Amino acid sequence: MEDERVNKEYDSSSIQVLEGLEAVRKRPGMYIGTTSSRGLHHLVWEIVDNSIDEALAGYCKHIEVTVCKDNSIIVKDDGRGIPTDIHPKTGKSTVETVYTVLHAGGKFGGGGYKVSGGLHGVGASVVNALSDWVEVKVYRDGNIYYQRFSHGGHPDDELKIIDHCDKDRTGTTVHFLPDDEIFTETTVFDYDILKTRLKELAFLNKGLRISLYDEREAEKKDSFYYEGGIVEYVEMLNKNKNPIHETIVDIEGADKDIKVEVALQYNESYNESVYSFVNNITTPEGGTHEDGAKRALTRIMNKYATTNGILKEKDDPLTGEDCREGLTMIISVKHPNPQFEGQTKTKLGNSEVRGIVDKIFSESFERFLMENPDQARVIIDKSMTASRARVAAKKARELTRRKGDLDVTNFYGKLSDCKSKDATISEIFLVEGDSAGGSAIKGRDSMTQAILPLRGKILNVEKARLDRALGNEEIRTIITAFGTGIGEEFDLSKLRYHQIIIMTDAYVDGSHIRVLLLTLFYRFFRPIVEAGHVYAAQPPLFCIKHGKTIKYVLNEEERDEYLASLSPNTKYDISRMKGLGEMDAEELNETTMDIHKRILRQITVEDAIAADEVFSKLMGEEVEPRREFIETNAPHVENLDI
Ligand code: 1YM
Repeated sequence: MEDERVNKEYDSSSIQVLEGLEAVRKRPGMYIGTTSSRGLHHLVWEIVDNSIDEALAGYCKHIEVTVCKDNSIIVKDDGRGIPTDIHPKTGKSTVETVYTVLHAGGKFGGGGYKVSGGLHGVGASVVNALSDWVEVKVYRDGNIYYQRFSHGGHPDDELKIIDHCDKDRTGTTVHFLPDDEIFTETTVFDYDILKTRLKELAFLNKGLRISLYDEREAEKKDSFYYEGGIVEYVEMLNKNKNPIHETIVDIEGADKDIKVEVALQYNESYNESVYSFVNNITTPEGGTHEDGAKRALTRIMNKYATTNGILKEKDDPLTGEDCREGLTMIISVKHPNPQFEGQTKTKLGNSEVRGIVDKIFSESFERFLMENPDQARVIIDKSMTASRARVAAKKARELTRRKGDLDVTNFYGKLSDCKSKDATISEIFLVEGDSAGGSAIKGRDSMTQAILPLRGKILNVEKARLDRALGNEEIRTIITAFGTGIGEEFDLSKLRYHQIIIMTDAYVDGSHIRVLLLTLFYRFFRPIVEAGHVYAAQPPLFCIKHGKTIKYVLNEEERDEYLASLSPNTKYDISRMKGLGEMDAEELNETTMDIHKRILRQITVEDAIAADEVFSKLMGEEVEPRREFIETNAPHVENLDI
């Protein structure tokens, strides 16, 4: 009687488990966001997160990730090993439970800083559901346990001891092959995506070694280990930016279960590079942890400057922006129960965190300033200068406005505006040079397409503050055309064109001006880039004619592909395209402007930190890193997505 009841429960829970995994396979997007390349890589992060949690609990020192020849993935750690005992709720081993019951991961563990998966912190069972097969090995109590799952999470057998090992050896190894019936777009892992995130995880978890191997290519491997954690992160970010003081400020503290780490250092640039994380997840929308640190920074800077007679009573206090000019800062918080808010659920909402970070930050930062008066002086002076420049920029803005320069009605000579006033359907082409500008004006659809020819050279804003940028005529014209204002006045809702299209040649000169424009947008109009309004036109490189057909192609690869697709006896004519400036209106319309024929590439800020690095290298003062970057990336620079 008793046995029968247990069996019944066992059977019904098994059915529920399979139904759960089946639900994941039916709607994978619900669990991992997408089944594109991003979703594919998400599987790795789910498994790695379990190892990271084990590291946060203090038991794991080394994580290894291997991409195998068949694009299967092995994740291995030296933690305690997933428990192998029978789980009281499921009647099966904990290993099987973790790999087959939805959301079992953190819940069964209890406590800790789980949720590292962020938006889709869904656990190992989802990886199992979306894999062709999964093999789990656990080293624990001198035994090697093994279980295999296949066809979307079905156990081949129960967890079994397959061998013995040294009693001291513990850990978990998971090997899986993503299911190509689910990941129809691609099942190929991108080494650089894995490398970037694993490096970031190593920075965020000091003392943890993370290694990456690629068996698809000989000798491809990396290993990351940062004794100093985010202090070394700041050091790397500032490498090409000329730090203005020696010591990287290292702040660490905890209040109950909430751990706070901040590292910061000022550099010569005028840009703010503040990046925050919660449980190793980036929080680009900020939140209470970032607010707390910024608030404390501004308060302590003003306090120190006033106490030491640098800021006089008659002076305006330093604003937050003044205090963050040239600042590189990483804020990393570990929280047992984070609440994420905002449009993309990447903003920390827990209100208690603001005060906790503020307190820990202000105590340490004030001590740093007092103990290092020389460095303190350099930092305060930088903010004082920023404050004066801000006032000057405001005056410059007012002046230009008074002169009418920033008034749209006054510069129609330059801008050929479109007739439509509906921003959602309006486009502006930023065109290099007058002759291409002339053709573009003739070739456009004047209802929705505005043309702004850029004549002079655009200032490199990586090396300039807002007040100097406003002195540049081309930049002023762009600001006026966009309608958003700039700096403190910036207002995205006033943007007059939802598609901003940079139209430059495919050749080297064109890419230079494109990078200058992208730098301008990235530094001064970042919300426009983030909202996906910026595009690069892609003028074709070749024109292929056969019979009455004219085909434009972007590059050699496409040319060869197209030619190969023609039947063998097609007689054809191929020509290299002229530069934009030499095309007539019809050609320009046909190749680059007609919304039905043209190819646009959306500029995205995929990874703010990586973009920041690229921009500093490309546009900064230092020549050597720039040359190095261009030399190693020359073939890709054309495809630079900031
Ligand atoms: C390569 C993947 O999963 N490592 C891992 C997972 C766990 C533990 C250790 C662990 C956690 C706990 C206690 C605990 C997990 N355990 C569970 C659960 N690497 C990998 N290493 N003992 C071991 O959290 O208390 C889920 S994950 F639920 F069984 F505790």
